[in-house]
Amino acid sequence: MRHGNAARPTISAARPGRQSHWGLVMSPLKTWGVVALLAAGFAGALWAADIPVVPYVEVSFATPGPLSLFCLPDGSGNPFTEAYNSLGQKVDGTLTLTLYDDFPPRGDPVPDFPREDIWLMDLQGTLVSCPGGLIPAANTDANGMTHWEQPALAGGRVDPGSGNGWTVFVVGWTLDAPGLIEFRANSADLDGNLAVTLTDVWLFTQAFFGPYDYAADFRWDGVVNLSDLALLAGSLEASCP
Ligand SMILES: [Ca+2]
Ligand SMILES: [Ca+2]
Repeated sequence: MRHGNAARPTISAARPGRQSHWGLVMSPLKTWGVVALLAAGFAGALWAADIPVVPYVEVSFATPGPLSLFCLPDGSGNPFTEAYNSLGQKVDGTLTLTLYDDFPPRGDPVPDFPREDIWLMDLQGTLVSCPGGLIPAANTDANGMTHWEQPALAGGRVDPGSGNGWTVFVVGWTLDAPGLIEFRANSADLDGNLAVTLTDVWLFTQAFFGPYDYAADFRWDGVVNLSDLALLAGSLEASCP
């Protein structure tokens, strides 16, 4: 065992005197998205605090984007396995993350890493989630892999059209995710207070009769119409579990 025998998997921190490169690569595009450089002194502080440091993750979708995920706070929205493509067709949007303790090929996959220490978040804070609502389904497996397949427990939206996007957090460190750029999400909880109420119905009405708003295009096909209204109607009073 290369990384010690603590009950919780520990990932190697940066060696003193060098920087730790945090990165993320999007498969299948294999686009490098090196994001943050961690100062050696800061890494040392992490090391002293015994906080696992994650140098590298890789993410991929089962189906190439763009994709849209319809979410509800109570988890009754669509699972990642039923994301929408831009034609409003359901496709497998399973998101897979592989965790390495260093850049491949030097790095090794990290098995059994706690799922609650890995989560998704948007850059602008327009997506809100219930506790644990955006973590993967399981700890990383023997190959360092974990998946988002189940529904997110969330309201609000991630709209790339407004410059927003997703990021991956691992043990609280944000790993910018250019590979997630074609992934978006919306919810019948339009105002993002984690409950679908009459306020959301009113907001939907604005989008239904007014200019196009992605936030209300739940079945993502570029039009806010009756199929979106049906998804709203089926989600009234949804709130966090
Ligand atoms: Ca609401
Ligand atoms: Ca629609």
